[in-house]
Amino acid sequence: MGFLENIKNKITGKDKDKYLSGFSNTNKALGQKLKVITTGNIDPNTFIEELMITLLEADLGYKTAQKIVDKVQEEVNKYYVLHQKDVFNILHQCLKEIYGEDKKEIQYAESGPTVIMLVGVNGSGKTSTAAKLAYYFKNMGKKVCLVAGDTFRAGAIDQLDKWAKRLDVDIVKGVENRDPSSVLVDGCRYAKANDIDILICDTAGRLQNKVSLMNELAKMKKVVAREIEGAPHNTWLVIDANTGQNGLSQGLLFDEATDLSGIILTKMDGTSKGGIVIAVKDLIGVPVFFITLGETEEDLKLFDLDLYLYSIIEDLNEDAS
Ligand SMILES: Nc1nc2c(ncn2[C@@H]2O[C@H](COP(=O)(O)OP(=O)(O)O)[C@@H](O)[C@H]2O)c(=O)[nH]1
Ligand SMILES: [Mg+2]
Repeated sequence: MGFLENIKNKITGKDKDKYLSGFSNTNKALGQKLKVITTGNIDPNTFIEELMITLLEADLGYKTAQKIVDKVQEEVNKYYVLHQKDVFNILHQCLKEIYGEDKKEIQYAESGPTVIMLVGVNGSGKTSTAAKLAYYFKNMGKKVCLVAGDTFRAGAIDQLDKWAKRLDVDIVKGVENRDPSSVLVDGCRYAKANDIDILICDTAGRLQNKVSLMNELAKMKKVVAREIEGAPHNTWLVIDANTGQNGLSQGLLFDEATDLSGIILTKMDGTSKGGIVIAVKDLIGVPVFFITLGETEEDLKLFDLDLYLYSIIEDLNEDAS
């Protein structure tokens, strides 16, 4: 069984503990409940019913939950007697199939600065994620610059400025109420003039209606594309995992309004709604690149499907660790 071997190799060190502790509430809502309903003799029909309820409680959403249940049902039918370990294997396989390939390729500019634009509603975690990404890329040896493109919320510029000082990375900021697009233009010009490798643009999370959202995103994209060829090379949607199904509808709206290349799910620590990872990928069709599991710069993790699945359903497979 390749998966377990794979996982055993992956789950060493800090990241394992972080993933496991970060997903402990989702694990309680999903893995541990499934463990209870699959202990002893498993009645396949009851199991399928309980599975649906459990998936909904873990916030996978009706459509995705139904898909998973259909797949699991098909597999369960192949068993004469079903054991807990079989449930682990079946569920792991089905969740993996629904998510699809864990493929996330950051697009880098062939030459000159690579531009990353972060979008999402207010409070989703954009500004702090911009800082965490700055730290991530700086650790890769890249020259990073932040752009304080949220000129609407009082304090947003200051918030990013503090991060830039703390992480010792460059920052381009405008003044409050200035057109965010013009700050992005300044950022692009600064990046070109100063050999910046990665330009991370924070933006405002205004979401009055779809048309204004579309217009604002289109304008920001247009201005950066004019300054730097191919920019923005990456447009990542930041979603607060706690918002569950509501976060999903925001995601669909942003996906319609702009060409998203990836999703970052924040505040995965503490949420029991970690099932949203699967639902987001299934419904929006855009891969999850990163998750954040806390408020420090170290708390941004590259999403890993196997580690994630293991973290949420490990209880069904006692001897996996
Ligand atoms: N616990 C926790 N808090 C987070 C995480 N990411 C962001 N936050 C907090 O969520 C709040 C809103 O984040 P912010 O980056 O300002 O959101 P923005 O409005 O989208 O820019 C801040 O207090 C952050 O510290 C996370 O992964 N875990
Ligand atoms: Mg912000």
